[in-house]
Amino acid sequence: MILNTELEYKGNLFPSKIVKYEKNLNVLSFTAENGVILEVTVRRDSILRFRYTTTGIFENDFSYAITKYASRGYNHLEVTEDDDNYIITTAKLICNVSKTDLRTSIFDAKDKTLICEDELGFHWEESYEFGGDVVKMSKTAQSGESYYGLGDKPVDNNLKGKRFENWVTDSYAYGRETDPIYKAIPFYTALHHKKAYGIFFDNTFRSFFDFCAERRNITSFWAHGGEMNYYFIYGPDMSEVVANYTDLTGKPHEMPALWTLGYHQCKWSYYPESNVKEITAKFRELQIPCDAIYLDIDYMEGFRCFTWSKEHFPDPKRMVKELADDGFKTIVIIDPGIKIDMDYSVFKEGLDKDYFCKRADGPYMKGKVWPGECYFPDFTNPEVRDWWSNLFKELVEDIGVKGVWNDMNEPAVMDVPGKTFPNDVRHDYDGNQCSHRKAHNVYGMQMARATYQGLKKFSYPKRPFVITRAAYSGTQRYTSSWTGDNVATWDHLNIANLQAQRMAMSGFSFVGSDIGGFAEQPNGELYARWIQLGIFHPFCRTHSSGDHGDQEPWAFGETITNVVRKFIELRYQLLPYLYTAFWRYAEEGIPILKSLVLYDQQDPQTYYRNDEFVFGEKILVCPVNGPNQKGRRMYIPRGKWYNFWTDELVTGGQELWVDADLDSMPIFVKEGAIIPKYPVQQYVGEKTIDELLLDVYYTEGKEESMVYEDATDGYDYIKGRYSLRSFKLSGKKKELIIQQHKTGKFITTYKTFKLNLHGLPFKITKVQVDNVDIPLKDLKINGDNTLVLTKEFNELHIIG
Ligand code: MIG
Repeated sequence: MILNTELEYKGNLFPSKIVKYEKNLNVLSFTAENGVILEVTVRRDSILRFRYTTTGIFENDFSYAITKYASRGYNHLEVTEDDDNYIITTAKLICNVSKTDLRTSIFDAKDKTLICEDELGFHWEESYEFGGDVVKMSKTAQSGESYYGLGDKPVDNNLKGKRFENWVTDSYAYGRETDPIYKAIPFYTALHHKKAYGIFFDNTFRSFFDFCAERRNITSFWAHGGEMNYYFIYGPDMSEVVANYTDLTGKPHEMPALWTLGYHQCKWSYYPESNVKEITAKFRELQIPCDAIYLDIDYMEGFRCFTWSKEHFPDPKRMVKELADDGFKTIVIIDPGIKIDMDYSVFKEGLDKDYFCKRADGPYMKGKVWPGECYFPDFTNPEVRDWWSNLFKELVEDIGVKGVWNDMNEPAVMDVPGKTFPNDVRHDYDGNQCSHRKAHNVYGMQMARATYQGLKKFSYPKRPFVITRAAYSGTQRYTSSWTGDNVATWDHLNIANLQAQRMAMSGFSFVGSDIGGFAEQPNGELYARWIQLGIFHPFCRTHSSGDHGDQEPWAFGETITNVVRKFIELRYQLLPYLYTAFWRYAEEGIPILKSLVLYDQQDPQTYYRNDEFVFGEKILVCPVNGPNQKGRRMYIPRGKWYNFWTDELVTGGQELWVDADLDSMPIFVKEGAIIPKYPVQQYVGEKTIDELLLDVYYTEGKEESMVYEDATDGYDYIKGRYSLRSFKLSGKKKELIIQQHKTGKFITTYKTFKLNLHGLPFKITKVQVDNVDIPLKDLKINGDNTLVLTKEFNELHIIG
């Protein structure tokens, strides 16, 4: 019999001294006298996993974030001890584990410098509210330390001095002060003394991060449940940290079809069919390239997923085909809420099969969304995901829809506190049954995953395309994403810029914003400036709520239309360049957008820069972010850069004023770069590419550039049918040499390159291809700027 109902409040609890140490291959476990166990797993020389239990027992080791394809293996592992510590040494790291309290400190194995050390280290508080622990970690911030990443936080790049929460939330018209918003990506990269490391706290419960906000020199993170379970990822290069995190949580499972990197047009809502056709026809009439058109919730019958409104879309298959004939791919929205309606087959089936989420005491989780009262599939159940994926058969295989847009998957619920499920809702969690407290942050991810599986199955042999609003770490394996319901203001243009950079630095590159703003209406100038930024985001879509007027490229008069066209055309010209950057991301985990700090961490001037970023490897971009600007000041990173518009060569490592009237923006190309371009097309595949344009930017020195191509869709590239060209440029005073090395079995349609030479300091007198002199007239030389030659060369000498 319990006599005392008062629970004792114990405050923070700590591990005590180590009484047992065990080594099982790469898993080292340290048991403290009070039952706490720390398990350190050496995943790679540069990646250590730290996992703690306070009960002496670890729960089943299951993570939605970590991919089974992650690289493993290390070159060196040795554990020694001295009076105070166990000392774990790998080829890259030395980690001390204190014998008195399990606190850890990590050093660079080469130069022995301190990288990261526990302050209080692991501690916890018993939580009577939910019968588990609040698990906590605190670390001492090193002098001059900066912090980056954490998903979609709508704030300046450097997170120092701020505190954040991760709890996936529908956040209409969010702003800089709104936290949390749509995504939970508990991963950050820290930088001090020019060395970077990352922390991935793989805990799906509501979690918190504090970067020297509460206490000036302390960084901490904690969660309302689950395990203290985090990965330490060493660089020292930031791009290595991000690449390793991306390797751990997964790169995109396949390359996106090239058309998905084209321009997309969306609105809430284009309907009926005649309205959709008007919009697409206008794109072609005005010759503004566009690859995808979206149908928002009004295409359905009473917002029932997988149905079509008979009134507004009487014959979707015909419509989708007609759109496809005109180069438009149709993308439809699918939400998680399934309308309670016994005459609706999806609902009936979900009910019969027991696939909907239930409250802890048994009843269904009922919530109001667009269709009215709904039940919600438990996407954390693999059987439910499988069922869900099969629901796409008709949409994709029969009707011909090319992509699916998952919205409201936080999950969002209307008219309830917290705007989501209550905490008690039960989830399968792939056999690890739990409450919504644990499953909330992955619900949207698992929905997007199930959608992806459906698209993958029924689009085959073409590649799937999915877009999601909610995400947890690892979601980048399945889908692209957008930043949710932003607002048509200048500061939201900045926020979009920050979020796209931050997501890229959080392993999730295929992201873009609602160009022009979702809520409210931009004026023409803001829209044009936002398009200029948006064409440099991997996902490029205009979307708006529509209730404040039109937001198509032509909605703001002819001047703006012309600016918008010019920049969307530039996007299409740069498609092979972007595709190559995507290939590097999918292959190596290198983010497509690089914040300046990630681009050059050796230069402290980059640590607090927000606006400028590097797109791919060689193009520096900076949006104009205010009204009535004729240009702006920006920081040019170290090295020499060509102004994209004027070819003027500028020296970086300084701030410069850059002219940029409304029809221009600051764009620079790194000297020595070779930028591949396609001709402007109204949609991907409109034209057969019969010549690859190579913009060659002279340097006195060396630079390597790559061009990746394949069939633009399908899976042949996985069997080696791709074309990867590496160009090694080396410039001398009177000579420019380009060596080409090609791998892969794909034969590109074009037979020639057109070289556009920028900044060549001499007049061409002779051209040699693979040691043979070529008569200049055969090269269709145009002044000293362009020449046309066969794509089959190994070594080209342009001699002055
Ligand atoms: O409650 O489907 O973020 O892109 O247009 C609003 C209607 C639901 C929110 C999405 C937005 C979409 C809108 N949706």
